Amino acid sequence: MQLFHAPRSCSLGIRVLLEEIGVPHKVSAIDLSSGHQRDDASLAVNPKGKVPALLRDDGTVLTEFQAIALWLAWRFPEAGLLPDDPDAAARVTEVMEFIVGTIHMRGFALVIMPGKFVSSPAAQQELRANGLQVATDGLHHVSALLGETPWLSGTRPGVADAALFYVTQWAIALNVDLPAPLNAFYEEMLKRPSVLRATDRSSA
Ligand SMILES: N[C@@H](CCC(=O)N[C@@H](CS)C(=O)NCC(=O)O)C(=O)O
Repeated sequence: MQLFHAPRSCSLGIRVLLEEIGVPHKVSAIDLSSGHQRDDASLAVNPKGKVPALLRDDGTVLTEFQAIALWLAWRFPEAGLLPDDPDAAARVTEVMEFIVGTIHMRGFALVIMPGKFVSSPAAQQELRANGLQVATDGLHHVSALLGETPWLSGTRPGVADAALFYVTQWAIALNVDLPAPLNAFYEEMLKRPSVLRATDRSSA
């Protein structure tokens, strides 16, 4: 498999899941800041001009964070990325959707790229503030769901944890004050060999 990935973007979550599974894969770096995602070669892979995109062994490409994460969980059930029980799996999917659909797309996307939505500097400032509030409130909501283990999905990080990891990374970069359970989650994630490899900090 081949992951089209931009460091520090949402595709980091998919890279973490591939490393948690331990399946062989290639990573193709896409430089979003230079618009590489809109090159002809990138658009041939994902016409939406976004990461993540996963080229699978059958030659087909899957896009959209949740679709890729769920496909990986179902394709590699032994990795335990999603609970077997339908009710528990629905709850984990509910949190993942909230993280990607609300904290990322309705929160941080406005903070990081307000110019994609409005042009005037004043409107951009207002949008950025609103996005930051949505992201911060959302992170507090998810933090309250972290229980006895640091993970959202049981005894090891799963699909929702991978999503929570990438948005928490953005929150830290933007100096958002994080609740203690979320800080603990992030610290535990940073210790995972999968995360060390996915962030190119592994010596292995
Ligand atoms: N809904 C998509 C969102 C993907 C997305 O927004 N990716 C960002 C990086 S985090 C991207 O590729 N941005 C480049 C651009 O918009 O030009 C998903 O869930 O995968």
